[in-house]
Amino acid sequence: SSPDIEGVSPELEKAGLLNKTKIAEGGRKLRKNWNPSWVVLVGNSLVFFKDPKSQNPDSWKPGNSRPESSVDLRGAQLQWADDLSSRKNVFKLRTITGNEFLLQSETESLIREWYRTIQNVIDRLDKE
Ligand code: I3S
Repeated sequence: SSPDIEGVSPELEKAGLLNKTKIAEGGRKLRKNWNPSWVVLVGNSLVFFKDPKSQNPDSWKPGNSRPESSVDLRGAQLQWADDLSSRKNVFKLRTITGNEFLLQSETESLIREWYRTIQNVIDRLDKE
């Protein structure tokens, strides 16, 4: 299971290694390309790093290492998406701008924890 990094920063909620593929950009379908990604949930954003050197809780800090991409969770939607992949433990994240990602882990407890934590952030932003 991922280390408990709560307390490192008031904004840093979670970080860990997941498999990721983008499947749509602005509503346009993309060809899948699964890759391991270091995923950091900080503030209202989910930030993706591909550099293995980024795999530590300081990685999100400005200037430490460059993210591959970043997703604004405001207005985003989550759903389990085992129908969209032959992989197990897959969920889809859709941003308000129509970008879609699949996130996956071999470890069911770990992916459930990510789903729950991201959904909590989305719900919090919905209430603002
Ligand atoms: O949903 P798809 O199109 O069956 O996804 C598979 C393909 O993208 C495949 O690559 P090709 O574009 O070369 O066919 C990927 O290698 C697979 O990983 C994709 O399926 P999974 O079930 O792994 O999401």
